[in-house]
Amino acid sequence: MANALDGVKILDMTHVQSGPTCTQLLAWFGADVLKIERPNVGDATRGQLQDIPGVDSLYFTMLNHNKRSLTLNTKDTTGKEIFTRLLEECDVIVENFAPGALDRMGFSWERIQEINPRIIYASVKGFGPGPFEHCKVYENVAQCTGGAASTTGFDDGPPTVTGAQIGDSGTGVHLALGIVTALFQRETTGRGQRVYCAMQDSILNLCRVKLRDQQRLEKGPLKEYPQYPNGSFGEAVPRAGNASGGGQPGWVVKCAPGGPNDYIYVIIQAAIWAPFMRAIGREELIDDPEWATPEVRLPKLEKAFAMIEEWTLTKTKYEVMAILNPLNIPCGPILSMKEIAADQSLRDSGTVVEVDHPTRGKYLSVGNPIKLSDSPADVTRSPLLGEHTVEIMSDVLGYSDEQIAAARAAGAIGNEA
Ligand code: CAO
Repeated sequence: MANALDGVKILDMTHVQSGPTCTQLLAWFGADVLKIERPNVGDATRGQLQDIPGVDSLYFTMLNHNKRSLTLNTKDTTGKEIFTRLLEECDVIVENFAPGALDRMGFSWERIQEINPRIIYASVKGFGPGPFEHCKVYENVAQCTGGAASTTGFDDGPPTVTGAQIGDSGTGVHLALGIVTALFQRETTGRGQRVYCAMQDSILNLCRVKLRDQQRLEKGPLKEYPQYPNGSFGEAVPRAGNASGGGQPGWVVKCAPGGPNDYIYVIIQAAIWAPFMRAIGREELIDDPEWATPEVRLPKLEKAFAMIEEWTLTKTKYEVMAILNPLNIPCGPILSMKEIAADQSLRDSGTVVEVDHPTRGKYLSVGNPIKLSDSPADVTRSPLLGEHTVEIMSDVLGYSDEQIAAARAAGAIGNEA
């Protein structure tokens, strides 16, 4: 079966996480992703957090599936010529260097357009235009500046970053959408365009409801927040702990046997009050005027969840799930990474995949979470540094063996292979 992006060539100048997440998605959809790396050095993540000495780290392997690697010194004169040829051949160039790095190599957007007017030039940066536009940015900086940290955590604790890589991977996903949208528009205009995603902007897009709440707060207290009605609000949206954030109150409650992840998230949706109370043996509260409606429960939510917890503490999170789920009570167990790694349904759907790698052996990765019925996303291992240098120079650029040898002798391409 063909893939959706078959025939699309991506000049992948990305490194670390945000950019590689984007190009990995495009590769899963069938694009031919040519990852350009510095000779003998490569993407810094190859060597970061290594669990096996001398072997590409899981950080690298899990973000660079289905790509080809070419080592090229884009600051060398011959290297620049090769890079120019790559720009001529590719549909998209993606990069997430520190601001201005590509310009410093001599490849401004104007120059890139001159070389190939059809090319799409996509970038991730920490910030858009403004006081911070020249800053280097990593994940947690973005979470702090995009509104995630100030709204995450508990009211009496410090701002907290989330374990989800919403700054890096989140921005990469946004960028991928920008790229395919630009490819779609190119079908009618024939022109490429600049695609730019700032990590701060992408985080803010994911924190949209918190900006909603900031404006609601100016009109009165946020009634679904745990601060209402027994606590107090300041001038900015507060941290809401584990509150559900929507109109239906939710919280995390403890389960047996009491391990660090023996918890379940439960939501007291208005419609399920009666079956929920029946399930936990508190039928008397179903019609009790002190408890029967969402309005009267609101000031007593802490008590309500404590009551539910008394019951959940007698069962495992899976047993609670098995009882509440058939009653249509929205709930979900807190799953540890260990449990997720062993989850058979995630394996069956291809969301968790086992990949074989020539130097590391078998490892687990996350496959494509976006399932297309006509574009299978088979996960193939990440490339070794420079594994495809000769192949790309010859197949994509048409260089002869002599020209490749000369480029290597000039130090423009690496000799890793
Ligand atoms: N040949 C020659 N030079 C190369 C090259 C190649 N193939 N590939 C990269 N380089 C050079 C770059 O041109 C740059 O050189 P200059 O500083 O002389 O312009 C240099 O390598 C390093 O690039 P960098 O500044 O981007 O790398 P860094 O490790 O110092 O910074 C990061 C990393 C992530 C902070 C920075 O790239 C950044 O802010 N990126 C944008 C935001 C982003 O994506 N952040 C998230 C990363 S995922 O956690």
